[in-house]
Amino acid sequence: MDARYKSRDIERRSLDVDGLKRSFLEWLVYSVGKDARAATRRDWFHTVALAVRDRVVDRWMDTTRSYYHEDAKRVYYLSLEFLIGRLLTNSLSNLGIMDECRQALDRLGLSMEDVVDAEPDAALGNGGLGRLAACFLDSMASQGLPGYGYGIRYEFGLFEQRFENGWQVEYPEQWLQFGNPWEFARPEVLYPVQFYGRVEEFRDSVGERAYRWVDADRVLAMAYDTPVVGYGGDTINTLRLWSARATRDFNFGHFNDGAYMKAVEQKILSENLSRVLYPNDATETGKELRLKQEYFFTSASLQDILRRYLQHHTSFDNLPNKAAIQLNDTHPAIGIAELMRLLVDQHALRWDNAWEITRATFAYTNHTLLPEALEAWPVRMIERVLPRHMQIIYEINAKFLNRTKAKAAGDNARLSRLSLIDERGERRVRMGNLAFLGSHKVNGVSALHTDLMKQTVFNDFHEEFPDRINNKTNGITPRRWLKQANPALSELITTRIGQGWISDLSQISALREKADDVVFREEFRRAKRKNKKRLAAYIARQTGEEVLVDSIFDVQVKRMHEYKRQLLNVLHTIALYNEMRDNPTVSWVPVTKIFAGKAAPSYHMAKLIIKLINDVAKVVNHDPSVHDNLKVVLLPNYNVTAAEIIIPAADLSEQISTAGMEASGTGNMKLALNGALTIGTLDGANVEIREHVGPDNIFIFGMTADEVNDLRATGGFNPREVIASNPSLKRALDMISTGAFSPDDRNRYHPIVQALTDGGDHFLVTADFADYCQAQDAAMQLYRDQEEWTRKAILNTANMGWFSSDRTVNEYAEEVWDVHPVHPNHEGEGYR
Ligand code: Z57
Repeated sequence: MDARYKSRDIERRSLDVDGLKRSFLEWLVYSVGKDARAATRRDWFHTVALAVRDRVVDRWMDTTRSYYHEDAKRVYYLSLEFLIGRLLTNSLSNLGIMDECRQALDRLGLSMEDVVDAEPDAALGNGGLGRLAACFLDSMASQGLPGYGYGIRYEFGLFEQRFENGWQVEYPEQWLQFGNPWEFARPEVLYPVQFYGRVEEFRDSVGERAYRWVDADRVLAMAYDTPVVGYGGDTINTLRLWSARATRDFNFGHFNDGAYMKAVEQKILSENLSRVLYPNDATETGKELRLKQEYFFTSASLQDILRRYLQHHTSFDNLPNKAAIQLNDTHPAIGIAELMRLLVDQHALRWDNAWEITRATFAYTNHTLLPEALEAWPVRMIERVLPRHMQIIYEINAKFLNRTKAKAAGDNARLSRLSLIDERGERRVRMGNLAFLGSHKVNGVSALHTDLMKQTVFNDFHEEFPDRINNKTNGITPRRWLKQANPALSELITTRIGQGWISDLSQISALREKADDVVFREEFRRAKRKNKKRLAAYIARQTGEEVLVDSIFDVQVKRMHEYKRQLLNVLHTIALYNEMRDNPTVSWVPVTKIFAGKAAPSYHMAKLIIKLINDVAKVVNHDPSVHDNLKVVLLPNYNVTAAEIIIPAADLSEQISTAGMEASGTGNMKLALNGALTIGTLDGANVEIREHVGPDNIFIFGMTADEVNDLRATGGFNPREVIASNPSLKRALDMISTGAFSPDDRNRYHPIVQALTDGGDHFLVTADFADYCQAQDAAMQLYRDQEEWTRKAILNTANMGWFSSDRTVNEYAEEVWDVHPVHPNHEGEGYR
């Protein structure tokens, strides 16, 4: 137990083993309503979670009270996604009471693992963007930064993925079905949010033109708070998620019987707003409900932020000194128009004053350059759903373009690129341009991505505002991704360098010198082997496949997307399979190809790639001529919990996106930190990972972003030629196209073969194939030398300190937010 962590009320909230045990029994009986004989694992999970939550509340209130009393500047992280995962191990570990809890459960005859496994995975996000938000919450709380997360309490998180006959099938993910012990409902924290209606113009008290939004539909946003436990338990921040509630403002006089039922129906339907997370990662569908979700949570959050600010202030001039609002992608960018509306329409500020305050308050993070992911809402839709906001966006645009016109001297092409409205085809609002213009800082998520932002999507804006774009390379929390997910390696590290690395990951560089220590290497290998055994058991349970623990665990885990090029990995798998069959007497290094990842339900190509991986697995895994030298597994339902088992067991980390397309990647960081060697392109944060781990300790291959750009610009790429000149690639593609993996439907993979050939191979899979195979060969040869492999693996772990999200968040705090740590006062008597 952490000595700093004292509880005020020893009777009810003691942290020793006996106290915990007594507390568990009390919660079980009086809150869960069961006795120890009748309790299921799930009952015990709820019991333990409630008892742990109890031990967080005092410190949570202290933290909130300290922020209030110091009138500290807060940062508000607005995100449509928070991919949290399970919280029990995280809370216990950050409170420093893991061992006490394990012993208390032991005395009750229960296994900690069973209790932990009964917790559903909170999957309120799709992938990298949502998990980044969760890592930032952990890092802000762990460093005492006054940070709040704001998002939506989706009733259904990301769908559950199952394979039926090798195809992805989606099932609803009912994480709230049995209740959520971590959250506190706040039925009194309720804000109205409007949609539709129309705008009325009138003259205000001093005769100025003014506007009000009338005849609108209303829903209420109700708050649910989840405490965010920082490492050491000193700071407990808040994640506030909004749930849609119907209003009760019927006009009863208006209805006869039939209309009454219709009205009630409408009310019920309005609660659909927070029902489900859209399952697209880095692709936009342009659905009206999605726009409404974005506005719903953004408006509620801004109302809440202003209410908190007004507790201490009467004018808005100080808002930028008391609140920093970070937009996680453009999803909350409508907040710029909303803050203008609140300041101008509701609080009667002058436009220019309101604009200055708005810009100084907001900052925007861009997470992708993919054109299909850049939000552009039809003007017609915004006009209908948010009529006042459309006016405000026009006004922002007119003022900006007028100012720029004077300088741009007739360069109309440039002006139309800078415009908030895309006038080509159906008129649309470019949310990226709105976010850029309404923010004082705009950042990319890796050095390369930020450079490309300046050269491409925001090139004109960058020329206009050269100081606005800055880089904040992503990071990951070492608490969840090393300490909790990999206890074997964590304990080894701590025995050698102490536990300082947990809150200051730069200290992990002290392991560098251990790379040459044979005893340490042996222990490092033993930890990896333990994790591989754990994963092998998981694979057997999930897929029925037995894999060799001593094979290379070659891991590609991430969303299924063409630009991430799972296909490149599959083609190499088939080529390797052929080589092994052709040369059965060679002593091969055994390889296990491990894939996991979900496809967006409407992304047909990604779903076809899933089926292909499963089909290839079926053929390869049942072919006795390759023995155990090659196995292929695609694990179902990849989520945070699965990642925590897979990542610590990886030997090789696949980060093979087409250069220039992966904004950063964060899985790449998790895998390298856990001692996997990266095979990757010079894309996203891979570039910086190479700089940190050293070029000798990473397998880099393929075209650079510049080469990709040049090749596409000159149109000089012909996949047919590349395929014809590479027999192993040709053979692999021929097998796919002639039905070697789909004898039941020989044309099944026609769309894939088509995309890689006549389709022009937009993602340059064939262009990078040969170089990728060479890098794979190099990895296999190195693996034969276990001492050398382990040395490089250790150097990966030792050199990943910079990729802690603590570092990332500190850079934001200093360079974007201007927020500073607050040390909560835990000495007071609180409310008792
Ligand atoms: C998403 O997960 C990312 C970008 C998006 O625009 C959307 Br929508 C979802 C990812 C990037 O693809 C990753 O490269 C990046 O590491 C991650 O966001 C966090 O920045």
